[in-house]
Amino acid sequence: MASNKNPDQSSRKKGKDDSSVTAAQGNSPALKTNDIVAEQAKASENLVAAMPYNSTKALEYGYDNAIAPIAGITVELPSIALTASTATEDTGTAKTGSAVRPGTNPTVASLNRVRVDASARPLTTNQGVQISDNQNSLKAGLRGPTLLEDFILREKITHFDHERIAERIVHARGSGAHGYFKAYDALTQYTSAAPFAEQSKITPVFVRFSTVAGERGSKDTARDVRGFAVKFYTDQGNWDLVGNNMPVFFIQDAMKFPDLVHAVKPEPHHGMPQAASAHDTFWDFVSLMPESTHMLMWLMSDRAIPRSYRMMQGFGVHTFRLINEQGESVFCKFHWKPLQGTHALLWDEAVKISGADPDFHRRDLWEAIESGEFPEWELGLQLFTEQQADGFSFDVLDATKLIPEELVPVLPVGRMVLNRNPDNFFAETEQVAFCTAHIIPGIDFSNDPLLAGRIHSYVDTQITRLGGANFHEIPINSPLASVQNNQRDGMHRQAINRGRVAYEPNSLAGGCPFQTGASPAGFVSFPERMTEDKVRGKAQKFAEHYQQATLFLNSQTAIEKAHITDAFRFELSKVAVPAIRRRMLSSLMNVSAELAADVAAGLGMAVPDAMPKALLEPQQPEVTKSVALSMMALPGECGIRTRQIAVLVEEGVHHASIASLYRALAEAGAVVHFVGPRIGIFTSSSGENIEADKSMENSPAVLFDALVLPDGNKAVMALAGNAHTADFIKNTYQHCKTILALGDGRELLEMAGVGPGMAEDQGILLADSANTVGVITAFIDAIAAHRHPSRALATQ
Ligand code: HDE
Repeated sequence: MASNKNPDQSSRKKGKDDSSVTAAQGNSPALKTNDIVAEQAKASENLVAAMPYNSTKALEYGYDNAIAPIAGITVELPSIALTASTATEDTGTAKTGSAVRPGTNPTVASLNRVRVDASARPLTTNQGVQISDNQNSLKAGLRGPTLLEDFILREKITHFDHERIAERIVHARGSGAHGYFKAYDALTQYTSAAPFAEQSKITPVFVRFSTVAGERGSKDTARDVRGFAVKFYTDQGNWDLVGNNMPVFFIQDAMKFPDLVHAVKPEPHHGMPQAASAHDTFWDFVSLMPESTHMLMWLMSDRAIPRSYRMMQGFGVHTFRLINEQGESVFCKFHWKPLQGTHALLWDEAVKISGADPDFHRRDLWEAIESGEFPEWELGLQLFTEQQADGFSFDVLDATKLIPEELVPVLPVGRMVLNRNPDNFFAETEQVAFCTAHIIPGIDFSNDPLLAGRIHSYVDTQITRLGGANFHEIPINSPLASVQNNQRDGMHRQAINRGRVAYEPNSLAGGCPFQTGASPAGFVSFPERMTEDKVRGKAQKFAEHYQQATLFLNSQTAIEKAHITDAFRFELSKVAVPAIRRRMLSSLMNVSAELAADVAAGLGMAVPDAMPKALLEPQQPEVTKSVALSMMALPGECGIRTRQIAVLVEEGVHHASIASLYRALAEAGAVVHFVGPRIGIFTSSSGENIEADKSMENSPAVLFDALVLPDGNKAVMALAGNAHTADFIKNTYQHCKTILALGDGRELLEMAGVGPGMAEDQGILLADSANTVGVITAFIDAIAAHRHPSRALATQ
């Protein structure tokens, strides 16, 4: 009799004892091609006979099965050859390979399978024909017409014509990297999810960071939310945690997402502005959507212009569920904290970098990983029960709200390290398909109505973007867990499914692939009880729109608040219709009258009355200030590692002090660049060659974290005579970065007008030489502080 026991129990595969199939297991040569047809027929008869009827049919109904489905019925096959499509399956060639080992996914194994290496190999067509001439098309005579029969030319041009795929409708601009996640401890108390199954368990990941609004070729440093999407290749299948660098979102219901995106994208009549929210349609929309206000505070903060993808937090945003093996569930919010700290650019810097290096973040991530400086994040969980959630002043299903860490602390559970750049941008970073629907046993959704729309959207969008329903077979998307089901065919199918059975229930394939039942690894949705009416609507707590916007503002330091005010001024000053600006100001009045007044002053407008609120008597918020919401709360643990330092050089520069400085900075992990009026060799005052790898023209000051003005009279005179030098120094100073002036180099500061207030400024260091005791240490400490914002406040 067939069995339907749990697959983990040894009795699961109980073949018929009287099976007349006697062949050995596996692909044994004992089963010869000439008798396999007869054996297959006999085996089919036995398999079918073993399942005289669908004995689990009756169990498909009712509540008990819904929460604990049982395993499917299977019959053990004496040989996998008996379900083969062909009798010659074992006849392997380089093209066909051999039969698939049961339970493996032949489309992945490792990405090595699909990695192409051309070293020392000839150029070929896509059919593997070697190409003798890649310079000329085939012509009727040297000066004659090109011939239609030139299949090499036509194949090359045809492929080229189709090299682009549709870019992502949002998050089109991004950069990715491979790495791994390592759990600190087993979290089985809360979840059966594979990455948390054991202490120190390692799960491979692929991560893609992105901006949201800009097109694929747009600048990296736009003021925007950043995507932070992680694909975990777990042994229970792929889990995608598709988050952002801000813990809340603009809207509460997926129904509004196309409206939001249409509002922020370039305006449809003239296609402007690119990668920017500073225009009428965006502010028209958000000022009519007061629930966006909290997210606007984040968007106007320095979080929206990160210094590096490596230096930003990530958040799952929605409330999710964790479920343990006993079926118990807790709510969960996901947090990524960067070891490198949270750091930002200044707005003026971001604008200038977009001209100097539009690939600023892509380059930064690439170079850090190439140089072995692997970025790291700690994963933390906020865990809370349904009862706790019911008591909060806000609704945990509302994605415009966060849970202050003071209310629910963040439990650190593991670390993620990115340690390998992709081999091919298109094959990996462009084709990677993150989908919020990709969850694994132990993790489940909450009823957040924004999340619900996402569960649909991501799979759907890949079908257009990646050309069909088989996008999961693209190597970067294929799970490492084996895949077997009855889905078949479709555009670009890679898997070659064996056999004639593509349906379930079946008996011809012995019931396989069979449903696993609830345990140990089958996915079972959390049986949340639903008792309410089917309605279009939102819960009452969703109507409170301002308390957490105020919480965020009140949790910022003075300089962060000043930047938020500046950003609102800038963005609204780009809005052409005054009534939109006025409406936004009236909304800001509900966040902070001071903020509204400061922004209004910058726009030359009167402060309007506060916008009427949707909820007049909200519950009192539990927390009114949360230190964790300031970027200053996460300075990082990496000192000056990967920081870019510019050392200006010219003919006659003093060599000894630069050399010792170079050694000390490199030892501390910084990246030192010699920047000249041009690139190439310069001769020091003592005759050594110093090679400038950057010029002030091709790499302006905004691309560096700190500046060294060198000693050497002749060099200083030459630098003083170059118009770029003053700009370089002024920009470094205005952007509150560290400057070290050595010996005669001090004169350059004065020349650039960087004098007043210098004595109190911790970020300006003057010394006779780099060898003066304590200078290098003081310089390193000053760079590690990232910036010296008191300078900006003093000059405001
Ligand atoms: Fe997305 N989002 N989104 N989003 N999103 C996409 O999927 C969507 C939302 C996020 O690096 C698209 O593959 C809807 C929140 C990231 O490839 C698309 C809604 C958060 C990425 C889509 C949201 C995100 C996307 C476009 C509201 C943070 C880039 C291309 C219901 C938690 C992933 C694609 C990558 C990409 C839909 C809201 C994050 C169209 C319908 C909230 C990081 O499916």
